[in-house]
Amino acid sequence: MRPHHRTLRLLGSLLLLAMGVSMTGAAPAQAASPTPLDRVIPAPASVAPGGSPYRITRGTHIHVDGSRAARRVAEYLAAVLRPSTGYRLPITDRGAGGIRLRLAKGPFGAEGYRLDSGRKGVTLTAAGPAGLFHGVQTLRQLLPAAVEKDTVQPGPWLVAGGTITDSPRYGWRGAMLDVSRHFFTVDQVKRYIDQLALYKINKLHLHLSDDQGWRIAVDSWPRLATYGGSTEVGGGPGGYYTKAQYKEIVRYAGSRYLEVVPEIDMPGHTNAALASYAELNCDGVAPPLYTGTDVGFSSLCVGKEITYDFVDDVIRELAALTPGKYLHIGGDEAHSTSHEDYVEFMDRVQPVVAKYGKTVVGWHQLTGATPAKGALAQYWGLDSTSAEEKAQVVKAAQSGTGLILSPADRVYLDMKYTKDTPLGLSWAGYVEVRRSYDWDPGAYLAGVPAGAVRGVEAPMWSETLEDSEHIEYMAFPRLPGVAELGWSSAASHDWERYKVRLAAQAERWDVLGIGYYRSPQVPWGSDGP
Ligand code: TNX
Repeated sequence: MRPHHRTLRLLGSLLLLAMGVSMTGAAPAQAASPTPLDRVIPAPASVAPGGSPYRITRGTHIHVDGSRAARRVAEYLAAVLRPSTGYRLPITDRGAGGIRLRLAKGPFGAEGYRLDSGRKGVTLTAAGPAGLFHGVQTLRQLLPAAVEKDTVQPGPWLVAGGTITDSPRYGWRGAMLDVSRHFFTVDQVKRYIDQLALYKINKLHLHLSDDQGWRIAVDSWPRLATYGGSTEVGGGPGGYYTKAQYKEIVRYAGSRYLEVVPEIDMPGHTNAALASYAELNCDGVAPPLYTGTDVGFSSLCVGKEITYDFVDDVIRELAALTPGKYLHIGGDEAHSTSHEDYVEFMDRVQPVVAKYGKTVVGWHQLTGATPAKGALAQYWGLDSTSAEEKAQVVKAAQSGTGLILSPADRVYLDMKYTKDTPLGLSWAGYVEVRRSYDWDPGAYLAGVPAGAVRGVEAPMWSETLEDSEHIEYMAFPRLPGVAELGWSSAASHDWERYKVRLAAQAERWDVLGIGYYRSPQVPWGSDGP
């Protein structure tokens, strides 16, 4: 920390102390000095602090220009601000000053924005609504954590003066939720979506099928959901999304500028499907439903034509539910499929995805077959993954396959933090907060051309996770770090500074009811060294 900051901080603490003394008996006073513009996660591309702060008051209006999408972002912002400030904050398309959301041409890209804050107001400018939405998340983090409360709080509601200009490093900043090993309700998924949005994550990958459960209604093969979805790890009741429920997830995600990427894992991880339809099995015999946690024991029957009727029907119906560009076909751990069969299967299935207008995503084992043109491979290896396997992925990337990086020993959110973490698995080792943050996606796999890395994604496998509390304990505090790796420049990467920004988020998580792991690596409850 530079010395004048230290002095300022000291003065701030004295001020707070004085306030505390003078207000004995009253509710604890909020900090009167606004959050510095750079205390945001993910770190913004450029920050120029200066000038007077803006204060949101009873008289503040939210101004938007004509676009309906921009107005919806304004409504989202108002819904955050109104309960805690107690102000009306009317949304209007006239006037100046106050909070303003503006669409304008500029060097923002599809998701970037500029935030200008001064005495008269705070203005977010972006080329499109996604940029405004991400700017709103920045604005949220600049306001006191109490802004997240659903009852009226005292304020003051100050936004520090200055300018932030911001846009992401990568277009793919994902989080995956495994709704197969344990099923999560629409409301539980929405809750996670809201948490992802706060950190500018823009892809929600849903792992919709696995050995333990099929979670999406398919009209042409109804038993997939009604029977294949009827249990989960441990033998609980499981569940599945009706098409209407699934559309509601997609809509809600879209309202938070997240694109849903649905995954049907094939040809392995298919016991739930094989159990639902005997004819999908090579021997014509349906196996029982499975509620354990083994992997690699199931395979679709690559030599049977009905397999491809099945795949066509499933992909057609799923593509019809998917406004996004991508469809994930899994392809991992097909230990019960021969290599020849695997290659043949992928050669037949990838064109089906294209036929229904979608782009293939697969786990990186897909690079052992022939990835379709434009396909993305999701790398989930570890430091200890064999040089041969890494070389195969690197070679595919050199030939045009895009990569999404999900190294298991960095960003698998289901890995235990330490040996004492009550939830999670440890096959990829223990992943403490620093380890999950402290790597560079751009330099992770040697030999990969820079443009091949499309971004990062944090998978959350749910063998041991049963509810939102479990999800949140594993996601927080690692998820914001992955979000920062996806959004912020390599140059801004610095654990010592990051951990201070991370610690400052905890107050907001408390207000939002997010229970997190209090890692000893993070200076919670202080401003750090
Ligand atoms: C590996 S990652 C798997 C999943 C498990 C996960 C548990 C991947 C593509 N396959 O089937 O759920 O490990 O961490």
